[in-house]
Amino acid sequence: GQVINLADYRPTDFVLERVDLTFELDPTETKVESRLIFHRREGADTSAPLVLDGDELALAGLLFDQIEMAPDQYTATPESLTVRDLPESDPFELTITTIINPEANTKLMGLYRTGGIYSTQCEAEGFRRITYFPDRPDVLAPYTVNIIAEKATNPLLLSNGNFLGGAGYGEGKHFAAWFDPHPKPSYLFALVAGDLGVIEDTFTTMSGREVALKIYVEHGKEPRAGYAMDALKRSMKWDEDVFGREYDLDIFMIVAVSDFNMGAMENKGLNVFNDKYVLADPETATDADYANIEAIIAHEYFHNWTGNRITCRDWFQLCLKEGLTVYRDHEFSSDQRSRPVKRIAEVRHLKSEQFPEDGGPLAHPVRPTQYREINNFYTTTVYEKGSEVTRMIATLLGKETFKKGMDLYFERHDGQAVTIEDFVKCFEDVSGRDLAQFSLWYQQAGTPLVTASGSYDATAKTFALSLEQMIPATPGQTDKKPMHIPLSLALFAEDGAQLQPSSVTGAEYAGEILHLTDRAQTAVFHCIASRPVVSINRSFSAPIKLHFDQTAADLALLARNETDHFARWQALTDLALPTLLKAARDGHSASADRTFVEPLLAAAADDSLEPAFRAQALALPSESDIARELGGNNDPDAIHAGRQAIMKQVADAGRDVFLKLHETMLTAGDFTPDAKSAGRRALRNTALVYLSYAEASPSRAKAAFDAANNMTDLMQALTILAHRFPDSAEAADALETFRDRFADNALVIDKWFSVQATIPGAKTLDRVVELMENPLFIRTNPNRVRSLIGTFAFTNPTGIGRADGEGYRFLAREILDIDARNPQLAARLLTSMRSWRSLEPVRAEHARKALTEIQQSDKLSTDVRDIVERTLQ
Ligand code: HT7
Ligand code: ZN
Repeated sequence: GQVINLADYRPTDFVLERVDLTFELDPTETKVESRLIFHRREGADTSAPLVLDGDELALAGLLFDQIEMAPDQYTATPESLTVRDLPESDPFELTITTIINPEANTKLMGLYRTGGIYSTQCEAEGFRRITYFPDRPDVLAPYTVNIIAEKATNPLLLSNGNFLGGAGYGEGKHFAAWFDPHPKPSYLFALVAGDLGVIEDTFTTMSGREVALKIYVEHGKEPRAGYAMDALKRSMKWDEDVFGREYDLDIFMIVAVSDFNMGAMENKGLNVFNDKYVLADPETATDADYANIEAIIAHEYFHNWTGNRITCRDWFQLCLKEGLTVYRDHEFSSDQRSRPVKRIAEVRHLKSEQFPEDGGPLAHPVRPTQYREINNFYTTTVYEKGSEVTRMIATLLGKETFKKGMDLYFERHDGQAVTIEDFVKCFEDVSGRDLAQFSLWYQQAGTPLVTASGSYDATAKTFALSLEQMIPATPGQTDKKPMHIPLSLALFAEDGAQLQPSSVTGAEYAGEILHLTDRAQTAVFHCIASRPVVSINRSFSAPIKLHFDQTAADLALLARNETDHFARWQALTDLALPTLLKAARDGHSASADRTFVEPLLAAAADDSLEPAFRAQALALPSESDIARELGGNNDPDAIHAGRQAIMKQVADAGRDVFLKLHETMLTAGDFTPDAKSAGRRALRNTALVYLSYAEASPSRAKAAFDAANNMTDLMQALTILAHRFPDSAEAADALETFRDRFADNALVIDKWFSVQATIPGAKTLDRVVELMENPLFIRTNPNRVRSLIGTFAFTNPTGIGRADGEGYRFLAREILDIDARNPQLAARLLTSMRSWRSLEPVRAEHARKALTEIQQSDKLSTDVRDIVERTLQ
């Protein structure tokens, strides 16, 4: 693969005015006729050829202004169509015919057919697998789409925009025509055809227009689409209320498909979803599933403005739409649920996924400047760190000015393909603030490390806080400049009351935000009556690592008194970490420090705190969190043993608290997926986990499994049985019962595979290998592959990282096998090895050999080659 550089960006020589597509659908020979109207860009070189992108295409016909072109006027290869010596006429029309095979398309990019359904995935570069096209996001045009297909098997023919009409079309066939008036890039094109069920609703927009809402699912699954519809309507209303954004077509459609490479896709007016993020009912979906559905439905809907109406100039700007849209979906979920609990979940996710990426060989800036394979840049850095950068703009400017900046962005750039500079400029213009230094957040990779130390002067009544920032070197970037880091900060007195300084010198401090802009800075807080306890980076105002030596007593004070509940959770975590890190060295003989157990149990028992918050506090840092904090020479078995020992001691010390929570945290009446009930279930189930440590017997979990009336409780009980008592008859029975009860529900069977893939210990590899032979394991289904192999690779450190290296060898074999069918899926699985250098030397060597084995294969996709080479670098 060739390296693409941001610095090489040039606009096209030809401007695309409109697109007319006709599809004659056939499972193996679909004919695509594309009529494109172009004119030459003013000032462009008139002798420039027209070069269109392709991918595995064959040209079946080419007309210029309706006349067949002579073979010497163009060159067609699978990857491109170059038209030379273009006749003078301007504008001109090109008619391109290609024949493609949707059933053979196992990459699931472009047009593919699985389970009898035709669907498309065009982002980022899938459209070029359908027809030759200027397949880049800055080429926008209105599209007309005609679809012709056999009627019996394809009663449904969908594309973007508004429905124009349809009719019979010869023997056994019919056609439908769609027109999307909003100019769009090709990556937002979609087509769906087949036989699906539907649920329908309507939404009346803020200006009083009625929009038809339709969610298409496999027949029989309609009752499981209701929650997604509810989430959609809430998203539409929220975007009007909070961002003033109204929907802009007569119809909004969602189609749920079971074979999909990612979560969902925001195609204009026709979102295509992995059915995992649409289908839910109490018997089959967990509370986490409901929360994910709500978030992803919202995310794709919000893209209608941040992504579709205003899109990216080039793929380097991916965070322009993704970071911003993640920020918007986070805000939506915070408003719909509990803001601090949502923030805790976001930060946990950021630290467990993005921090390792930023600290490893795959680190890249939020806006990269180079890529070989764009599919590999749909990363947690672009999405989640991109969202954090947007959040920091809101923090720096304040809510109202941020809103003005967003309004200006929508007004100034509607209908355009723009850059991060365009976005940031809107906030500079409304605030008068220079955001040049702040923009380093888009340019510099690596998680900044902020080191803090404080000293109180009782005579002068001043508190001096010294802060230093260091941004670690990352691939291709060694010298980093200091960044503008907004730290939400508050001071507390010994009695827990907040202290207000009369003034602050040495750093800008306004609205409780301290602006760290230099490499080293000392802020002095004046008129501080007593030694303060400092809370830094409240609400995780900046995505940094903080080194601040606070005493256990100070942390316990924050855990009790901070008004920001995120900061309370952070204090509890900071109290637990030293014990867990020490435990990772001591293994089975590890012992829990009272200074962390007491505040933790106090929070667990505190009925004035939300149950969901208490559940988050009790969920101790995971084994991968501990490995990340240790930073190197990691032995997954020792980390596991140490954490287990600490869990047992917390469980023993808190047995009464956990018993009480397990008895009292019941939810009355029928199951409802709301956040409050989910929080009660989370706390009750967390108590059950601890009780399984205190009691060392599967009977309580077995009883919970038998009594469960919803998937959250059932899965938790099953997980305890399988993970804590893997060799028990109770675990084996429960797994069998579960499988038999849900054998016809793919999404639940995914859970059955995952729960087994995450059983700790070296023996799990044999189980995974055996499960791959199970008739329920379907290699071609990405969800199934992720549920077994992905879950094993990403979330079972003692399994994948067993000391003899068999785990990594297994993964290498499977990645090569998957790569031959679906490179994107294979490349993503391979990113699970990104932290291999922090393993202890023996395991690191096994991992390196496995990576080298992949690298040496002569049949690698560009996707896997790119990841393996960067990982080994
Ligand atoms: N914008 C969507 C990205 C996406 C995608 C990218 C590459 C290959 C397959 C894909 N499916 C969806 C998803 C989103 O962020 O909303
Ligand atoms: Zn997105």
